[in-house]
Amino acid sequence: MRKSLEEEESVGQHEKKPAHTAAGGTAKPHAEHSAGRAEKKHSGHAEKAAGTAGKAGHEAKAGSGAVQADLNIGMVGHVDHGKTSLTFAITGKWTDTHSEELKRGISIRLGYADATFYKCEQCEGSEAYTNKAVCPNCGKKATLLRRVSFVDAPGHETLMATMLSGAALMNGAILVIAANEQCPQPQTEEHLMAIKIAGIENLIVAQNKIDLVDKAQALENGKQIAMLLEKYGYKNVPIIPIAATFSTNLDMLIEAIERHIPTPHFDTQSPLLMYCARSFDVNKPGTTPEKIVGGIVGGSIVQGKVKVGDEIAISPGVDGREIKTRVKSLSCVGGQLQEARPGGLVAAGTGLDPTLTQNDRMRGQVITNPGSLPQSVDKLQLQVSYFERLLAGTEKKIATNDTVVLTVGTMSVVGVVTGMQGNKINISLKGKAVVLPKQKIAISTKDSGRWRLVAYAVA
Ligand SMILES: Nc1nc2c(ncn2[C@@H]2O[C@H](COP(=O)(O)OP(=O)(O)OP(=O)(O)O)[C@@H](O)[C@H]2O)c(=O)[nH]1
Ligand SMILES: [Mg+2]
Ligand SMILES: [Zn+2]
Repeated sequence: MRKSLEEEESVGQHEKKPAHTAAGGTAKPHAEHSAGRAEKKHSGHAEKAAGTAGKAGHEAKAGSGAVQADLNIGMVGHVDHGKTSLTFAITGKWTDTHSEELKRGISIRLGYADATFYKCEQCEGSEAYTNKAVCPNCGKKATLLRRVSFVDAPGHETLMATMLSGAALMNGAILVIAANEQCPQPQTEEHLMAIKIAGIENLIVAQNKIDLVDKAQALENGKQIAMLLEKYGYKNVPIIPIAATFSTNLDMLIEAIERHIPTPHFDTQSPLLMYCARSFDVNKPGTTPEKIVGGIVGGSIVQGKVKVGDEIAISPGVDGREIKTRVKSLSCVGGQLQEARPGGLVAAGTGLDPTLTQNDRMRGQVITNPGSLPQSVDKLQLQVSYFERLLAGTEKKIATNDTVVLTVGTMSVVGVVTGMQGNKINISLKGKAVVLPKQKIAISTKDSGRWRLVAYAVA
C-alpha cells in the first residue's frame, strides 16, 4: 500500500503562537464569553473517537432517529486564521483532538463536526438565525432549517494534500481570512485555488479576528479580499466580519450559509459513489477475536445510496487489487443509520480486517457497487492548465521527469512525468487511482522542499 502523502510530509517546526487575546485589539465584542470557550475546548477531547462513526452503536440505539447532515461545508484558509475556532463556535466541537495537534496548536488531519441551524419566526434579520433550538434572543422555540457537516481543513503549508482531499467532499466552503494580516497569505490563495478546482461554487468569506483590527484596517483587508475573489472568478461572495473566539456575528454567518450555500440536488438513483476521507480501527488492543469489529471507512457519498448489508467494492483497493466487502453498519454523528445517502459525512463498518483501515490507510479509496466503476489506472495523459498566483513566486512549469502529486477525489497519488507535448503531459503513477470521466485533478509539484498546487487537469 502506498504511503499517504501525509506520512511523507512532516508538519513544520513552526511553533504556533499562543492564543491571541482580545487584549491587544480595539473592539472586544462579547469578551465575557472567552472563559467559557477555554473550558469547552477541553471537553472536545471526550468526543475524540466519536467523529462520524466513532462510537458506532454505543450512544445510538437502532432506530434512534439519527439524522444524517444534508451537506458538507469546508472550512478553508491559511494556517492560524481561525478555521478550527470557527468550527467550534458553530458546532460546539473542538476538532483538533490528536495529541500532535494539541501539542503544536495546529490542525493536522481533517476535522469533522455537525451543526443544526434554526430560524426564529419571532425575530427579524440576521438575529433570527441560530445554531440553538431555542432562540437566544427571545427564548421562543426556533424552526429547524437543516443539519450541516463541517470539514475543517488544516491550513499548514505542508498539509495541502490533506486539504485537497477534504475539498473533494465539500459542497460549499467558508474561506477564513484573518483581518489582521495582509491578504492573501499563501494558503489563503492556495486553498481558494483548491476549492475552485474541486468545482465549489458556493463560497462565503469569514473575515475573522475583527476584534484585533480597527475599522480602517478591516476596510483595507476587505478590499484585498475582494481583489482575490475577483481573480479567481468568485462573484457575489458575502464577506462576513466575525471574531470566531467570541462568536461575534455568528448569526450573520449562519444566515449567509443558509442563503448562499444551498443543499445541492444529489443524484440518488445512479450507482453508489462514496469518497473515503478517513478510516480507522475501533478495536482496543487485546480485544478477543470474536469481539473484533471490522474496519471502518468514513467519507461522503456523492451519488447513489447504500444500505446495511449491501456488498461494496473499494477501489483501487490494496496493492492494486479491488476489495469487496459488506456493509455491517452505517453511522453519522447523530448515531446509527440503516441507509445512507449523499450529503453529510457518514461512516461504514465493514467486514475488512481492521488493520487495513488503521490510521486513515483507506483515505482516497472510492467505494461503489461492485462492477459500476471504470478500472483504476496507473498511467494518465492530461491536458494541464496552470494557475497564475496573485502572490507571484518562482513558479515553474511541469517538466519531463518531474515528480508530481495528483489529487483525484480524496486520493493523493505520486507520479512521474514521462513525457510531454506543450501542456499535454503523460504521467506514470506510483500506484493506482480511479479516475472518473471529466473528473478534475489537482496537480502539485515540489518547490523549495514543499508541495505546491500549480495546475489542474480535467480527466
Ligand atoms: N483574537 C482572536 N483570536 C482568534 C480568533 N479566532 C481564532 N483566534 C486565535 O487564533 C489562533 C488560531 O486559531 P485556530 O482556530 O487554531 O486556527 P486554524 O485556522 O484552525 O489553524 P490551522 O488549522 O492550524 O490552520 C488561536 O490561538 C485562536 O485562539 C478571533 O476571532 N480573535
Ligand atoms: Mg485548525
Ligand atoms: Zn427569537
